[in-house]
Amino acid sequence: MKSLVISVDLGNADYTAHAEEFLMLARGAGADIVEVLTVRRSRPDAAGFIGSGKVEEAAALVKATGAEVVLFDQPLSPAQQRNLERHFDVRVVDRVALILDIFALRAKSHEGKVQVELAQLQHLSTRLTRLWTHLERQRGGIGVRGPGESQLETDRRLIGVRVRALRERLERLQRQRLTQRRARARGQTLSVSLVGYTNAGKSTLFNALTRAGAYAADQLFATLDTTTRRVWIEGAGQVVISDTVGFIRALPPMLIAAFRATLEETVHADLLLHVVDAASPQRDEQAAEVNKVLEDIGARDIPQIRVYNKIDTAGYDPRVERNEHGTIARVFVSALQRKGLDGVRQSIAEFGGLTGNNAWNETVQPE
Ligand SMILES: Nc1nc2c(ncn2[C@@H]2O[C@H](COP(=O)(O)OP(=O)(O)OP(=O)(O)O)[C@@H](O)[C@H]2O)c(=O)[nH]1
Ligand SMILES: [Mg+2]
Repeated sequence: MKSLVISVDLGNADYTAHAEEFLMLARGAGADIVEVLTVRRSRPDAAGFIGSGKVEEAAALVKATGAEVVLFDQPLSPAQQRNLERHFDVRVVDRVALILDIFALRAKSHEGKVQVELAQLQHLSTRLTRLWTHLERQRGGIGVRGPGESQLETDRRLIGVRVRALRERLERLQRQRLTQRRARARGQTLSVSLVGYTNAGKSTLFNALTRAGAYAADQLFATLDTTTRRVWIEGAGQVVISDTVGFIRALPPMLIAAFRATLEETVHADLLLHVVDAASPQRDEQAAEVNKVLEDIGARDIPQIRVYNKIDTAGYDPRVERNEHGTIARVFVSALQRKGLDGVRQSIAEFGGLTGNNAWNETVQPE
């Protein structure tokens, strides 16, 4: 789909990385980017985020390039989005909607699809305009429409009905997960969850550790569903390892809310392996973003071991680093080349040993 990208430079130091990441997201959603308009602003304009001169410029670009959609690299308020759409006469997809769109593309499991649809509907319900006509096509059913209601009100009401149905379905799925987790807890199995920024290499590491076939790919949000495998680790015994959805800066809160069921696995893990792309210049900032999301979902106090992945490109040797208590705090690996995996196993095994005598809470603190 022919897309015009509007990128707003708010003067932050990491603007370039932010802009590049957005282009990756756009391509991930299947956008054919015909032009990128960069706008420098010190702060957002209340009416249209960018000033009226730039709005005119963008509108002219939409015409000239034949763009069918405008992708905006910031979150827009419903009013800002409406204003821009009125000027452009094509749909405007903000950063939040774009991430939701990619999630919709990638969702495979029933649960994943339900979660994404829920988040999408919640995002959409506040910003329905005549350009979002697909809802009209989905509208059906005699008796749903109240007397004198406008089209948009009807759509909003239908969304409310659907949101409630999806929530109920999710609750059922959540109860099933809870039962499974309780069974595992009874078996005293150590549970380890892989967390990290999107594209850090979680699924690749998961596959390397479990010899499973989780989908790993050079795309943002390749994984949406939680996959769990049992492995035997010398010194730790039976361990349950989970691979899950990656995080990104400014992850839309509604998405976190919708994905709470998937993230439950992480919230209840005994140990988190925080996978970092050691080759990324943004790795520290990305790790901080991941910790922010962990905080949001209530998983910030779970013991964490940092796994620096992709050392083959970053130019490090495989090794483990210990903290001042002598506990392994950092492991350097190449999941792709399967180097340093013994360090990961060792860190899990040592943690398992510590858990046995309850000493871990003093010695393994999240960074
Ligand atoms: N060079 C190098 N590339 C790696 C390594 N580990 C993973 N990759 C590549 O990084 C890309 C992302 O890997 P994934 O395992 O899908 O990453 P992920 O963290 O699961 O990503 P999401 O599911 O999107 O959050 C893929 O192209 C992998 O081949 C590594 O150790 N070295
Ligand atoms: Mg993955």
